[in-house]
Amino acid sequence: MKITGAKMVIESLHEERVDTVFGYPGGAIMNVYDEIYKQNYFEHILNRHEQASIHAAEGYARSTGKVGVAIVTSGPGFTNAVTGLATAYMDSIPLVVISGQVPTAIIGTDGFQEIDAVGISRPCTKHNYLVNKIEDLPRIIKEAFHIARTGRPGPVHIDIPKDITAEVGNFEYPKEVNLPTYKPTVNYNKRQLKKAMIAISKAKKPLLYVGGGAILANCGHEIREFAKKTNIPVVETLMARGVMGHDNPLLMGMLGMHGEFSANMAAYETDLLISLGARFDDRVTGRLDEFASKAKVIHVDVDPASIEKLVKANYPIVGDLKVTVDGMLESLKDMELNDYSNWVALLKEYREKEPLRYIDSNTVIKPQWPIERVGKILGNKAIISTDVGQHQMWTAQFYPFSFPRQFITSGGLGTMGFGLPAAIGVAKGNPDKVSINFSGDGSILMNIQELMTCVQSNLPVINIVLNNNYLGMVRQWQTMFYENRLSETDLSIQPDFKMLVESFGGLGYRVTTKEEFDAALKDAVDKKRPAMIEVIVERNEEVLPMVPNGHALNEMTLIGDLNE
Ligand SMILES: Cc1ncc(C[n+]2csc(CCOP(=O)(O)OP(=O)(O)O)c2C)c(N)n1
Repeated sequence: MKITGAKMVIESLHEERVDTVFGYPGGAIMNVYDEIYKQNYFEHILNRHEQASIHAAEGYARSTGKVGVAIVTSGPGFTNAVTGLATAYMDSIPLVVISGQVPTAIIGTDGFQEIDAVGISRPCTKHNYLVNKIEDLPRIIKEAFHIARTGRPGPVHIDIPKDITAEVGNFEYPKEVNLPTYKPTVNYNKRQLKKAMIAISKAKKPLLYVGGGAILANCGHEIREFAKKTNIPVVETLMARGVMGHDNPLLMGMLGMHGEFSANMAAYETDLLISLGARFDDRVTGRLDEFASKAKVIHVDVDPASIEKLVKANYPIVGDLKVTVDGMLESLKDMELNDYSNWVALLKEYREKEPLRYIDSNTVIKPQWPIERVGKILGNKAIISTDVGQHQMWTAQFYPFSFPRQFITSGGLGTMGFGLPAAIGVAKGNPDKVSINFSGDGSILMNIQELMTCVQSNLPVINIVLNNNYLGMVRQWQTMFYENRLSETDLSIQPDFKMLVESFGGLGYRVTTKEEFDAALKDAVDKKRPAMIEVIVERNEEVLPMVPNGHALNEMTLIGDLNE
């Protein structure tokens, strides 16, 4: 079949069964957009900023497990997309991002809207391509999807010059990829797994340390099974929220800088840390030389480069996490394990003694309250996105997550402006759930224009903005570590959020009491329209517990240390 490069893009996306594309047009990508106009294979969502197109594709990918797709133009269209690519890269999210490029004859001449897109995307993508010949286009798209979704997933970028999308060539979509230098390990080494299992059988205080890889590998079920069969307690990272389910008796909470006392003490006291798809991020480990310092380490990861990057592994295992945990389950059949019930009881005691909590107020809404409240009212009917800041940490702490892919947040890069566009991707990919975005008054203004996308595409995203009139998380650090010098974090000068939302055609609410909040939430959920509920909350609340930067996980500042 002879078709243009632009048509090849559309046909290839169809071959990959893409049903939704996010994007924003412009000169260099117009041939592709002309074909988008003519096709009815997939729906195109027009965002209002390229950064938001990438985050929306991420929200779609993170919540559905499929590859997210976004299309942008050259020059400023592409540079706007870079923060999104970096966000997806840091959290290993599978995306294919296509950008237009100036015609091949102009590349290198500082042409209008020319930028070295592959040069820029190299450090923040898993792989990237500049298409030089039309014959390569179908193969490159096939490879891009394969690379994005296999091994350690990640974003792949394809830059296509305008003359190539105009040119006509022969189209045949390859059936298979042939990448001799890219062969991710799926199957673990059996002897290594056996050794690790023997270590587990001998340990006295083993601990499953579960990271975002568990969600990417879709092995929540297997991990819950393994924990249950062995009676080994579990701690989750921010990126793994939802894997165990909030009411699982073996879950000791989230660990890290704002982790629970019981989770951080578990990491401090364990004698065998079993790391499953986690990457020992500094926000999780605190002072690295003190992290799990009494423990031997079993380190399972699909990415060999992740192993021993930060922590010595006594039992390194490279393999797909689902396949590996299946193998661990299998080998339990002919093993005798220690009885870990004293260890579990000790951690439960910690959990009861020092639970996650906040001191509620009768006069002002505490920021944790609306999060708990939405959890009570919507629970697992909602998929929760967040922006970045205190509200993000409170959401991770207080929302009762009950399944993987229920919590959509920018963990590795910590990108403010992520929440609303990500919630668009969630709404698009999960029409049977309520898409809620918890945001702050700082973060929401970073991509507020996406309310227009919600209205135009009829996506009932509900934004709950916890308005503390501060860049709260930075204010917290200034209060605790900079003697309260609040340098450029006061956001008392604000738009009228209700009017702003209404001007976009959405539903706006401003609430100052719990009763008003309940009424607004009910109204927004019932009306199924894009909405923002601005909640005026206590200004000076701190996120606790907190492990100060550079301290060990057992050196937490607890709620009682500051407030009682
Ligand atoms: C794009 C970007 N710029 C700056 C930061 C640094 N930063 C982290 S949290 C934060 C404050 C967030 O304030 P807000 O959205 O109001 O949320 P709150 O902490 O008050 O809940 C800032 C500025 C960031 N993470 N991302």
